[in-house]
Order: sequence, then structure tokens, then C-alpha cells
Amino acid sequence: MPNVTDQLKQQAVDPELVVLLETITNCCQEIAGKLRLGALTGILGVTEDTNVQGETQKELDVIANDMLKEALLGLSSVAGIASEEEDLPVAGNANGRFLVLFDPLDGSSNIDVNVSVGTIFSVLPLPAGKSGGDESAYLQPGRAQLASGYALYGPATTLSMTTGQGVQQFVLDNNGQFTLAYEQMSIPADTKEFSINMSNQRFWAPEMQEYIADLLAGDQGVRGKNFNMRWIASMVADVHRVLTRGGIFTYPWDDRSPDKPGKLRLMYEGNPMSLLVEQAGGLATTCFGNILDIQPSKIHQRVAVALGSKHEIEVLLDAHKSALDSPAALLNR
Ligand code: AHM
Ligand code: MG
Repeated sequence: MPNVTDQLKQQAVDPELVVLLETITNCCQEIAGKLRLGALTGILGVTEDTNVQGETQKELDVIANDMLKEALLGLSSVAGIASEEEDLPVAGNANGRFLVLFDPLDGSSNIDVNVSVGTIFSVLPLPAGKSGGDESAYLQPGRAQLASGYALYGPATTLSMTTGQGVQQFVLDNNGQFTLAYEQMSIPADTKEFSINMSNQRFWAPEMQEYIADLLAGDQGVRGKNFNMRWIASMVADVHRVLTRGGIFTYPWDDRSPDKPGKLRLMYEGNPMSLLVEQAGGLATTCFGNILDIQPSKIHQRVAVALGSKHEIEVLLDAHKSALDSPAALLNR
């Protein structure tokens, strides 16, 4: 079966981009190796540092971040990198053509309890006249992404990736190679499964409250069918399930902090996952517009996310239509 390089070459992907993606996947293999040993490595503790968003960094967050940063900045094609764990973008090669954005260890609150975590990445072109050290170079809508993907460190380590030609899934085999497992991931349009952190219910907008209430009412309510709920609290794992068997995943807008429309980050989580979902036939929205069409204003910007099975996302969008007519309802969203 083809490995990552074979597959990318078969897709006639730009050779420099192939090397870049191989570099990311090599780092993911190394991260998988460290995770596999769990507490035996002594790297599962919490560092004293907090990242730019005020969250405590796990040691492995820092290790994974440094690994990706060093490997990518060593490539002549990389003009700069931006990471969830770095305050500011870091300039790379002055003649580089690509910008790489990543969440080195998504779901890191799950590491200590041996639940799946992952690495998310996104590649953008360097706009003409910009440098990889400028935040403004990175502020491009998700549609501009040349590639995106994630590694999921679960019972199997998998890699799901797109270069705009569908979504391929690879599995890390016993020879340390990511081997093609699915040539085209496809999200079923209909579903009976949803994924949301229910503990935040009281903070959601009224439209989301109503939509979820209808799902919970099951075959007794307007939807006329029962829904099941799954919440892993690692976006990579929840999105992987959606890409594999359908469903919707949402981390919606809530009213806890007016300057943050949601918890997830547009550049490291929202955009790369939305490209994968669209490439697999699903939809990805803020509930008011397509995530990939957002013009970013800040590198660490947050975004409301709802993604997955096309028909179910359409029902969710329908539930939000009336709010579009009411500027008051849309305040801060
Ligand atoms: P992280 O990048 O700091 O790990 O945060 C992102 C994670 C997502 O993986 C997950 O969907 C969400 O945060 C869970 O948040 P919460 O525990 O608040 O529900
Ligand atoms: Mg994350």
C-alpha cells in the first residue's frame, strides 16, 4: 500500500510541499513514540509556564511544539511558522514560500488520563511582499490553505490529510510508516450522533439551546428520531469520529467571554478541520457563515465551530436563521 510520499506524488503535489508534509508527519511519528510510553517518560507533568492564552502548558505540549518548530524552520521552503503555543509567528527562510500553522498537541488535558490527543496542521502560501515573521502574512481565509491535516494518537496512530483532492487516511504501521488505509474519507450526509460539551449549556445562545433540546427530545420531539451523544474533549478525536462515521461536532458561541466567540482557535483548529470536513463532503460553519470564508484579524483568534454531516448542519443553520434578522441577537457573535 502507498505511504504518504507515494500518495502525494501520485496527486502531483508540489515537490517542496511534499517534503514539508513529510517533515510534519515524521514529527508526528516521533510524538506518537513519546506518547506511547506514557508516564514512563517522565514528561507528563505540568510546566510552570502558561501559554499566550493563559493556559497551563503540559511538558509534552512544549516538546511537540519545539520538535515541529525546529524541523519546519530547517526547511528552505518554510517562510515562517505560527503555533498555538507561541505568542507570535516565527520567521523562517527569507526565500521560503510556505507558512505552517499548528496545534502541536490538541486535547492536551487528556494526556495524563491516557485518552486520545493529536497534532493539527495547516499550510498557507506566503503572500507576495510579506515576511514569515509578520502576523499579517498569516491572516488569510481558510480557503487559501494548500494543505491541512491531523495526526490522532489513539489505539492506532492515524494521519488524515488533504491537499484539496479529497481526504486520505493513513495508519502508522509497525515499520514506522504511515500507510494508506482510506483513499477517500466521506462523511455520511445524515446522522443521529452529536458532540458538544453539555456542561456549557447555560452559556449558549438561545438558538443552540433550542436545537440541542430538539435532539434530546428524540423521537418524542419535532425531529422524530433518537440521537446519541459522544464527547471526547479532544477535537482531533471528535472530528475523526465525524470524518469516519458521520455526526456533528460543535464548540458553539457562548456568552462567557465577550471577546471570544468560542473556545477553539480559527487558525490552528477551525480552518484546518473545516477544510478536511468540506473535502470529505461535510459542512463547517460558525452557525452564521462558512468558517473557511472568515477573514482572520488575529493569529490567535477564537471561533464558534459546528461541523460534520451535511444535512444535520443544514438543520442547525436553519435553527439560526431567525437570529440573522435581529442585530441584538447577533451582538458579539
Ligand atoms: P487545547 O488545544 O488546549 O487542547 O484545547 C482544545 C480542546 C479541544 O480539543 C476540545 O474540543 C476542547 O478544547 C475541549 O474543551 P473543554 O474541555 O472546555 O470542553
Ligand atoms: Mg487545540
